Amino acid sequence: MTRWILAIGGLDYEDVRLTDEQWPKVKVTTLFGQVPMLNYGDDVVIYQTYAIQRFLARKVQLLGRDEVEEAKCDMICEHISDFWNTQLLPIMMDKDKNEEKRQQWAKELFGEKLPKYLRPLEEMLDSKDFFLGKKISLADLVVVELLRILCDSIEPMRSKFIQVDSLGERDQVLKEFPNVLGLMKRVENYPGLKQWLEKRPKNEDENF
Ligand SMILES: N[C@@H](CCC(=O)N[C@@H](CS)C(=O)NCC(=O)O)C(=O)O
Repeated sequence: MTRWILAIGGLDYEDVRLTDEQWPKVKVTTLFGQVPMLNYGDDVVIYQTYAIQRFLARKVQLLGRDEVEEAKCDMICEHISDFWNTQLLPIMMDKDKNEEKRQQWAKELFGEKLPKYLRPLEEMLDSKDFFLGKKISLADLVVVELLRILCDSIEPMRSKFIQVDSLGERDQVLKEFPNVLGLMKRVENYPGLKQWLEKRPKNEDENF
């Protein structure tokens, strides 16, 4: 998603993707033993996804025009972060490939949990183009990123729902939230991002 911000802002950068072989050597040089990391200029290094995203979003005016807009943007980002932490990470961390369990996850996720999280967003959007009105922000990006991961047929979550025929349910979820679906289309076609989504490297993290 950080690359989405860079694409919209038209910022030049070097896109470094580590191989499994390279990672152990780099890991020991990082502050928390984790990536992502952003090297900015000669002496600034930032870790933690959300810190990196906010840093870059501010640079390219994706955090709103004032403190109120910034707080609203944060509010939505935190809402999506709650969804990731409480609903998705437990599924992603689960090593068990039990078929029945996966069917149950998909059923609950698309039938109850996702709609519960999307409902307030649908209301907030109302007839606006983006959460903050006419101007796109980080809030729009985090919501659309989540939806692409969950509701596209090529999403990284696919491995967890493999052989689970839930695409119909995913489409159905989006149909119930037309404002959110409209947002998704506007964001995916946004100048800079549209071109990035078309040309980004195709790997298991295709949506990023
Ligand atoms: N809270 C951190 C989590 C970072 C994280 O979990 N990074 C993973 C990759 S997505 C990692 O570096 N894993 C390799 C390892 O821990 O050795 C963030 O959002 O940046």
